[in-house]
Amino acid sequence: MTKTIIGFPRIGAHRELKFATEHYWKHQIDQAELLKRAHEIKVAHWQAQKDAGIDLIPVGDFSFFDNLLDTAVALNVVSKRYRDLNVSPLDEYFAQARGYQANDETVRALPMKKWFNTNYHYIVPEFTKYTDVKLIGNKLFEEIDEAKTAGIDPKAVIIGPYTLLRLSRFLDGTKPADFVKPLIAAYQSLLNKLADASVSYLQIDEPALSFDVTGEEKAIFDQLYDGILGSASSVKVILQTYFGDIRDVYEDVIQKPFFGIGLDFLEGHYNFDLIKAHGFPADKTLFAGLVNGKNIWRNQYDLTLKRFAELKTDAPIVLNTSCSLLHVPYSAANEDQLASDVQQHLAFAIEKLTELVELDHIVNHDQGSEELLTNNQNLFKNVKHPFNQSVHDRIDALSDDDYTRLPKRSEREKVQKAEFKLPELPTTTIGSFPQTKDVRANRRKFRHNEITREQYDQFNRDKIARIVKIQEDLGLDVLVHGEYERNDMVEYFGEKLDGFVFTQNGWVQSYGTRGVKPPIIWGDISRNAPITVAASVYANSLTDKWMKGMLTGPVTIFNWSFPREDIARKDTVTQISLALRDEVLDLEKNGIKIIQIDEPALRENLPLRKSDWYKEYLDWAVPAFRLVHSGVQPSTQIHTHMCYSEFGDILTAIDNLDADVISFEASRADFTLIDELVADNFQTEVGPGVYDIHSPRIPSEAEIQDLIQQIISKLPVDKIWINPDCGLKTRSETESFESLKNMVEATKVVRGSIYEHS
Ligand code: THG
Ligand code: ZN
Repeated sequence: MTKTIIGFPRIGAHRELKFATEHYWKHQIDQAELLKRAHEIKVAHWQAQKDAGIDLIPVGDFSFFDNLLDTAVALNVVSKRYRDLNVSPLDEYFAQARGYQANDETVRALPMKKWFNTNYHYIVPEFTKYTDVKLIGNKLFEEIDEAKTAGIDPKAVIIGPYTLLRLSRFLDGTKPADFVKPLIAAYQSLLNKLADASVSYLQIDEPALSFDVTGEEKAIFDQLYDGILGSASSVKVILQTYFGDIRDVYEDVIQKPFFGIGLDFLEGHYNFDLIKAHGFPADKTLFAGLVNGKNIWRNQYDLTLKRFAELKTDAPIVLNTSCSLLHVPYSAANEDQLASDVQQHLAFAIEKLTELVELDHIVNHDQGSEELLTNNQNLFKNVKHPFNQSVHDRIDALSDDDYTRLPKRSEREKVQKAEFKLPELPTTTIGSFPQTKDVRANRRKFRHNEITREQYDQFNRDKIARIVKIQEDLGLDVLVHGEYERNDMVEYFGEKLDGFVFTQNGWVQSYGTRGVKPPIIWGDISRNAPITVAASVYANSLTDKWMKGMLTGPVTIFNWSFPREDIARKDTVTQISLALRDEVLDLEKNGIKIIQIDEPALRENLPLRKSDWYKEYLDWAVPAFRLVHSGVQPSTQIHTHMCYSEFGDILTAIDNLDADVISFEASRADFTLIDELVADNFQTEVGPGVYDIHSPRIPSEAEIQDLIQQIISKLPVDKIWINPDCGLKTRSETESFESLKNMVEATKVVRGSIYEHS
């Protein structure tokens, strides 16, 4: 059988691309040097695939920032403000991804959004009435040349027009249908150019077909592909889907003259049913996504062979991953700090290549394949995930009461107003303060055993004392300790909880050059000692103001980790909830009366299809959060925070978290959230972020005042909090303190005007 993958991680085995790109941005290397290093990375990755025995090697999956931006740029979907910069194509590209600042010229970046149900972010292209879609980009063709020169026969890869239209923004009253015709022409000329370059295969990625597809959208899909495939081409076109099934278009898709159709049989398990119900045409090739591209566990061959047998089609089959390997780290081979029983269960990108090849040998009954199968069976016979009976006993004993906080929120609100005696429009921050160089250096020295635990802790205590004083001077009402002891908000809790394991080099791209190292859930999860209590109690001892304790919520810890697949997601999350519940109760016992439990990733694993939102996800994700805080006193105030996505369509679920207060990232979405809160009769007290912390710009007092006035004109004053829209970790101290000063002063002015009126 032919073996292929949808895409390969591009940051490099040791994040070479990240460092090269960041050096280029800092003008430490020039463009030629960046291109040279990128070339070396691409060739090394193609060679690794070839060496492993992959037949169809994707070319075009490389990117300096994001593939959707690459696709938009190739199709001339570039707004005038970037063209007008008159910089090199590469710098114009980076200007769209990151914004551009030179002398007195400032151009903002395009927005960034979460890519489907992953922790990867794409750049949102922008169509306007000036957009003139045509194929202009050379990136793909240059990479094809690079590959051929390196002795690689490329499978060209590009994102398809349907997904492009589905994920883009349309301004000036334009709409997706306006661009169908030029997109057909552009993809046709792409096919022509590929034919001229003697490229045999083009993989067109259309993951957006895994969303719900409306009738109108389906019509666009039909027009696009009837047009693109309308004239014969020597290039074999593969329609590649992933992250789910394609039930809304399957019957259509199998009628169209694609050479191949790529289906995800893991997240898109329903694709099996579609094949059973409607067949799979024998004259097309089925690209069968059977090796998980999103998780990091070894493939269990018995299971995959069973799935393979279930396909029952006369069509030729190509063995494939379920999605691009972009979402897993490079290689597990050097993770020698892990216990060997864990390490042998890991398959990152490199290891997955070998799995595809081995599966093929086994299906073919090639010589030596019995041993491959036996070895794999043995691996799964002896799995020993650390088991903790007391965790299971606790879960078995849970009842509905454990998920219900009493008394109801409106009663608690009265108790808490009396308890805290905060002014109207209380001011606070989201939790983290800037992680300055000295903070990172202190952590690094401790990790390398250059300083003692006591020295490390003392440094952080000094930082806490300093930031508490600064917050008092700024006049904030509810203070935080600054989170100097934390690296990543999920990695930090993972490291403190039993049941997680960590890689040395398991980097996964999050956006641009930024990466995360997701913790791996391996055993039952429990808390063996308090985690945040010491820092919060110390900070609390330094002030008469209220000190907020800070935790990451169970759903976010889960969604930003690599989960086990042998137990239900709900069970793992419940274990995390119980561990955090103990932490909440310990904070409360130690005098912390306001506790924030962040859930920035609540929306992230929301199923792609709306009909699955509750039964597949929110029905356990929301209770998981409630379990964490249901045990506290009525006078203890529970906060939460959400960001990175839009929340308008899940406000009911968010209200059901039953927190007392929530802060939202809102300032970038033009504050439409406020109207949605009104429309939904939202009950939780709310702090809609009054300025955007993702930008270095310092908001003026006047503009914040204006925003606060807008908020209180729409929502009840006694339910409003004033805060920035996210943590300040990535900002400088000067920016943070100036902005907060303006925020507090603006609040005071508005308070004054309220008292005058009442
Ligand atoms: N943690 C995790 N996932 C996340 C975020 C997070 N996903 C969404 C959002 N936040 C992504 N944002 C970022 C922002 C900054 C960085 C990564 C993701 C970042 N990474 C450093 C880098 O790549 O250089 C590495 C940091 C480190 O050394 O630990 O700055 O907050 N899990
Ligand atoms: Zn945030």
